[in-house]
Amino acid sequence: MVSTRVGRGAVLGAVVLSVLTVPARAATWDPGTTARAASGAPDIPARPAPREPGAPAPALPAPDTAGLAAVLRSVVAQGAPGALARIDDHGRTYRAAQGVADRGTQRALSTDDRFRVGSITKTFSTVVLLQLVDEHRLALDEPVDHYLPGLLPDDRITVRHVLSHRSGLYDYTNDMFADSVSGFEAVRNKVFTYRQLVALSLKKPRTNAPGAAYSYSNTNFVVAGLLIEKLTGQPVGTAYLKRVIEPLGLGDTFYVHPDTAIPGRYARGYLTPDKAGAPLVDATAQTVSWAQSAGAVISSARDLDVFFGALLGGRLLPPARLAEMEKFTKVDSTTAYGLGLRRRDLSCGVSVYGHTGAVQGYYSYAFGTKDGGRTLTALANTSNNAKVLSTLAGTLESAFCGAPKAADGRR
Ligand code: HEL
Repeated sequence: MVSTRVGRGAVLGAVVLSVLTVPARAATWDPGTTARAASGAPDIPARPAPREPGAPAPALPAPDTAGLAAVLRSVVAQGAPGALARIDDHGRTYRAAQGVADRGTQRALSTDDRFRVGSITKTFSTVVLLQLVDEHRLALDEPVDHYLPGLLPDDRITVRHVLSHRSGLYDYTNDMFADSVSGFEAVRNKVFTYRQLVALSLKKPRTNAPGAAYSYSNTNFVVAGLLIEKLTGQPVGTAYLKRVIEPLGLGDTFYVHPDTAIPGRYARGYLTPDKAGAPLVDATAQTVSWAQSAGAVISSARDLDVFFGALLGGRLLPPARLAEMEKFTKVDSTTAYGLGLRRRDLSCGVSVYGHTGAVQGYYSYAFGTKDGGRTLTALANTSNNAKVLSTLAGTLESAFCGAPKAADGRR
């Protein structure tokens, strides 16, 4: 796979911030054509359909590049070896990186580095399933039991319940990673079948009746992987490749399970142990078999920005299918979950749509505006560090709310 890159080169120990005022790359998606994948995947609409005809897109303030750089410095001060952010805004690109990609060699983190995206994978899985809905091969309100007889103990659990985390299926990773380092080391090189992961979940009672409550669970997206494989007759990696990666030209995006290596140039990931002061654990090499279709995709900031720009801009799914993804259940005062898609309501009143990821060694955020015209991806190459996770969320404020107007930092 080939990707076009510009303006590489972060300098160790300093924030590197570049603003490209020309389109940042050769177009990898040609809006004048439709893409039909070799697998028989659907035609993808050539142009984004207007979401609300006649409604002007709300004007966004310019990204706060100084604020973005400050957030990344704080993330590193709080224990991440490195942090990066990339904003793609209607052909303009803003990039910033701080710290190192590799603690051994001290190589500076670059905004071109690949990384593990964790649960951002859930959005890839959902796109594939909604394309299958569009092909009339899957119905969201049909019980999972219809497609995978006997897999789940309750035939009231529908595909929609699974994709919106309302199935009640217990999250087996709660037990797997009760102790972060020993839990991780126990599965680092393991290869699970999807059915083994579902069986781990079913050892525990369901958290709620089907549809009754939101309860985030990786088990749901393991079921999603089984559905993809059953309906397409292909491994999930092939479905991602033929339906998303190739049509969008995502040259940095891979699904290599059960291989343990990240192809090409990448940021190493460092797991923060539960014991305060214990040294970071290099978690880069792992099968991610405990997650698979719930969290094993590898990508880059550029590719995630393209992916969410295309999804939100209507170039991966027809409007009616995207609208299904955007039917949100409230999670808390500032977040909501649709189908494989999060919404975050920012302090300035702007809502952004995307997903977050937490996999050993990597925290990531990838979000875009409603129309996909501006997208942000941010990464810290550590995990299990709550301060880093919440500070990194500040990149969303800088990217979409602009510089604070008030002296007290309010926007
Ligand atoms: S958790 C989340 C995030 N999601 C979920 C999924 C993902 N990641 C996981 O389930 C990994 C859990 C273990 C991660 C590990 C660490 O921080 O490296 N933590 C521990 O071992 C804690 N004992 C909901 C945060 C999401 O944002 O969707 O990704």
